[in-house]
This record gives sequence, structure tokens and C-alpha cells, in this order.
Amino acid sequence: MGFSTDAIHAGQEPDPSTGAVVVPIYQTSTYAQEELGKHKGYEYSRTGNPTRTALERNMAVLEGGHSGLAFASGMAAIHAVLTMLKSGDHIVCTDGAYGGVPRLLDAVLKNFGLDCSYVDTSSADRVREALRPNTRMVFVETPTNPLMAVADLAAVAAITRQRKIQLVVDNTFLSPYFQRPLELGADIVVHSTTKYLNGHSDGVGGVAVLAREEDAARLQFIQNAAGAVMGPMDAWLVLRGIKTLAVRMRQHSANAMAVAGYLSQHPKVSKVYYPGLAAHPQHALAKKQMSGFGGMMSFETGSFENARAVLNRVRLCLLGESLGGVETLISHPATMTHAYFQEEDRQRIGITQGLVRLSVGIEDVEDLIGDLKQALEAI
Ligand code: P1T
Repeated sequence: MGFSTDAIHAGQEPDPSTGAVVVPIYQTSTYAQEELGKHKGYEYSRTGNPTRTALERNMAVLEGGHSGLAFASGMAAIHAVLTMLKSGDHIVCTDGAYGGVPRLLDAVLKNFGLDCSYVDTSSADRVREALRPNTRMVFVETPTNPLMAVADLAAVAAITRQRKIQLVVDNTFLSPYFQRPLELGADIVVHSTTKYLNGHSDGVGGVAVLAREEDAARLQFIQNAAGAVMGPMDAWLVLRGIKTLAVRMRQHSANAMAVAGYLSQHPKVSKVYYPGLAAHPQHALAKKQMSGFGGMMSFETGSFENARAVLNRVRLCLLGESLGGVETLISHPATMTHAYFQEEDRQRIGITQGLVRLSVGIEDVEDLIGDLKQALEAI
């Protein structure tokens, strides 16, 4: 089946008792058992809930994995995946991933004996050089948030496979519509469903999709044991969002391409980070590995004052954290998503005080460009 057909139907047969076309919100904590030890497959909603199951099955199909598991947030999904490791294990992680990931690794999981090295994963050689005898996981975000660096997933997977290291890919920025990391050799894909999968900025959630049954069984055990599950209402909203994922992603990408083109010739913008631009350092790789460039980009205004002037002047673009919704969001990574980093780390990665991030929505693109034009006049 094609992607949109799967997005609309996979895991979502009409409700057997009523014929309802839409999977109901099973807003229940528990399930009556027919007799001791005999039930219909559901015992308690932390362990399993039919609305959540529909989303988990749907995501497993869209990412081409064995199983999907849905969590209370993207960070909860990432946390659960990281707890598949043991004290003494070493992780290699993308330098410049979403700030919440290093915050979790350095300020929480380090206390439990997990050690992490950060490298520029757009170079497979850097990944290889960072491996240690106790490296058990490579965590790659591609494209990165917010600088849009692209990692060569097939090249990194060739390295991790050889050493039997788990390759985990955060596919939040592109969604399975534009990038399918498991097909390129990754073992686990994670998402913040808060973003493109939900698509309407009305829920927080996360999902992990696992290529192998034994990994899925382990993560399912952790999901039930630790309990950071997605609730049925949120699962229902994500299922609804996914039905239009393909059309939304196409429009996000088309709008972003037009906005990136506009910004890259603007005299007040010194640099635009968007993999769809020929000037992007991994443009050729992006074209090969991804089937679209997505809706995310960043641009350089030169100083904190310039960034603030633009962010305070926009009218249509909404100033706020998050991304991937139908509405355009604009943000300041240095003080928002990457506030956790030390200034020297931000500088090393390239997250300057003048950097502005855009999550380009699906409004009429002329209106978005008009808004950015009048906002850039504030510089
Ligand atoms: O916010 P949450 O659903 O927990 O997802 C965390 C997360 C994971 N991975 C990536 C690539 C992300 O961008 C995020 C969250 N990001 C934002 C809130 C943001 O504004 O960038």
C-alpha cells in the first residue's frame, strides 16, 4: 500500500461492535475480565489501551518496523529508549540535538552511570572515532534542531551494524513521510508526536518504533514498568493528525522552500540553514536520503538585538516553542530550545544569539513572506 493509504487505514479497522469508522477514544483505566485469567487482550491501560494500540500499529507500519510504542512525550520516549542501556554503557549523540536530549543525558542519566560523547554526526568518520569498547548506542538527530545538519544514516548504520551498536534516529523533523531511517539501517526510530505527527499543536506525545522483536519486547516491558504512556485522547489526536500527514508535509515543504528562497536573498539575513537550498553543505545527501526537505529552517540575523527585533515584530508567525503544527512558529533557539547549553557549547555548535528558527506552517505562503518582510524591516 502507498504511504497515505497506510496512514489512513493501518491499525484502524472499523470498530467491531458498532462499525464506527474512527477508532474510539477508549477512556478507561481498566477492563472487566470474563473470569479469572480470561480477558479480551486488555487488562489495565498502562499496559495497553486500544486507542494507543491503534496508533502504535499505525506508526510501526509507517516507519516499516516490527512494533511501535507510544509515550507521554517525545522526551518520555527517548528516556525509555535510553533506559534499555545499563550503567557503564557509553552513548554517542549528535552534537546540537534538541536541548532536552543532552539535558536528560548529562543532568539525569549520568547519575545512573551512562556516559555520553557528543559529536558532529554529519560526519560518519567522527562517529567512528568516538566509539569506545563500551559504546552501546548511537543517537542521531537528522536534520538537527535548529541548524539542519544532515547525517548520512546508511553510512552511520554501516558502522554501528559492524559493532553491534544500536542506532537510534530521532525522525521528528521529517516524519516517516520524508525519511524512513529503519530502511537505511537504523534499529530504533523515535518521534516527538507533539510535532508533525499530531500536526495541530494540541497534544504532547512521543513514539518509538523498533525494527526487531526482541528490542520491542524489552521496550514494551520498560513502557509498562516505568509507565510514561500516552493517554487515549492524545493517541486519538495523533491518529487523526497522521491521516493528513502526507498532504501537510508536502505543503510544509513547498512553503519552506519558498520562504528559504526569499530569506536567502534578503540583505539583512546573512545565512539560511535549509537542506533544500543548493548552498546547504549536505544538500546532495539530503536529496538522496530524504524524499522532501521539510518545514524547518533557521536563519542568521547577526545579533541578539536583530533577532529580538524580528521576533517582536512578527504578526502572523507566532513566537513560541515547538514546531510541526499547521501554524507558523518562530523562535530563538539560544534562549528557548537550547537555553540548557552553556554559551561556549552553543557557539561551538553554531547556535548564535542572532539565530532565528522557523517552523513554516501551511498558511498561504505570500502571507508568511509578507510578515517576514515587514518584521525584517525592524533590523
Ligand atoms: O517536547 P517533547 O514531545 O517531549 O519532544 C522532545 C523533542 C524530541 N526531539 C526533537 C527533535 C524535538 O524537537 C523535541 C522537542 N522540541 C521542541 C519543543 C522544540 O521547540 O524544538
